Amino acid sequence: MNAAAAAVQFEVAGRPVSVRPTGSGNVNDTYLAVFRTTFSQERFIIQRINGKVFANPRQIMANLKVVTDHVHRRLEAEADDADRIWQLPRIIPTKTGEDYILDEKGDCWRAISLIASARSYEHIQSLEHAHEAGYVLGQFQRLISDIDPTSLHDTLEGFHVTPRYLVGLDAALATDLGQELVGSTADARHCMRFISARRAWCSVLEEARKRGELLLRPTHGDPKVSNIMIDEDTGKGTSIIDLDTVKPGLIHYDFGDCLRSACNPAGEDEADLEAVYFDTDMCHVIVKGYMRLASEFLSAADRHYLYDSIRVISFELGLRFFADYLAGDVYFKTKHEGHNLLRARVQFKLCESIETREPVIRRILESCD
Ligand code: GN1
Ligand code: MG
Repeated sequence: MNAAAAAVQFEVAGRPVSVRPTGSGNVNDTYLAVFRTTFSQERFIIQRINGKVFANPRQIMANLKVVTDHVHRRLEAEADDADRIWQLPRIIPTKTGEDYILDEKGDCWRAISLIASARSYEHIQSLEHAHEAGYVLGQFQRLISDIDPTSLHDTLEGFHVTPRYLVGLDAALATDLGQELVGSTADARHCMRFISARRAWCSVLEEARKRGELLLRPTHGDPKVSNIMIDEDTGKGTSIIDLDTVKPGLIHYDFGDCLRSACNPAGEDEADLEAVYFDTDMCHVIVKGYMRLASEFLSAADRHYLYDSIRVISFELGLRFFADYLAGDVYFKTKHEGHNLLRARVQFKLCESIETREPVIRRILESCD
């Protein structure tokens, strides 16, 4: 089934005008559908879920429903006192009342509403944008903080459990392809050395969780800057999208992910590694925006691990890209040969830059407390 054929199966008025690829996702296929009647137009999102990554679409859709219902309820209740209109996508049902369809190949298609008059950016545009990125994440974490984490499925077991990715790396290294790739370039050898030096340290958040210092909570899972929606009329944050990875986890990975994506002005695909660094001015503003809402639900132990979370998540993402490179690019979509290796180098460079700036970042975190 293609996206146009999938689109007409959902409960949307009118006839299709266009169904075109949109977004920059590394995993799912996303399309913007435009439908028109004689007097109105509706634009919405159609997605084919990547079945190799998300093996259980029923659970993903169940999580999405729990979170969107809960947040919509809270937003309605708080609307009169809010400083702006907050939005969150809703599931558009099929014409037969289901949350998704399975096509003849077993692929899962679903439709979700578009966030009105808003857009996201691949890179931070200004300090105001940076503030809004932090504020949106704080708001989302606050809104889902009272969902019982056990009411959410663990849809991606091991997702954001950093040491689990070392197991994946070792499995890739044990294959002929992995061996060939790891020995064949200086970049790959650099990645190996970078990882080896941080193997013992990288379970820092997981160990804190095992000791009971950090608790499992509902998390977004992928709050990178391109998932933060900014209102086109006001320039204010209005929503966070890409809710497939919502599941129980450590909110630290969310905090770290927002910062590692927003404070790297070069982005994830920069070929010139000299251009990759962690911008602490940007970090300061994001943390300020985040703390406006997060300070009410962060414990002292949570605060203690905020610095580590920024360092860990850039390391983790680099490790994931590198392991996928060695496995033959089976997980992330790639645009050219060596794309995953380049992405790994970028994240490791960013991680190094975070390490160099540790005292400054810690001061920022303390001052915004
Ligand atoms: C993937 O598909 P996308 O772009 O929303 C990945 C995230 C990574 C991100 C890096 C399910 O997200 O974990 O941080 O790429 N999502 C999954 O850009 O693995
Ligand atoms: Mg995502």
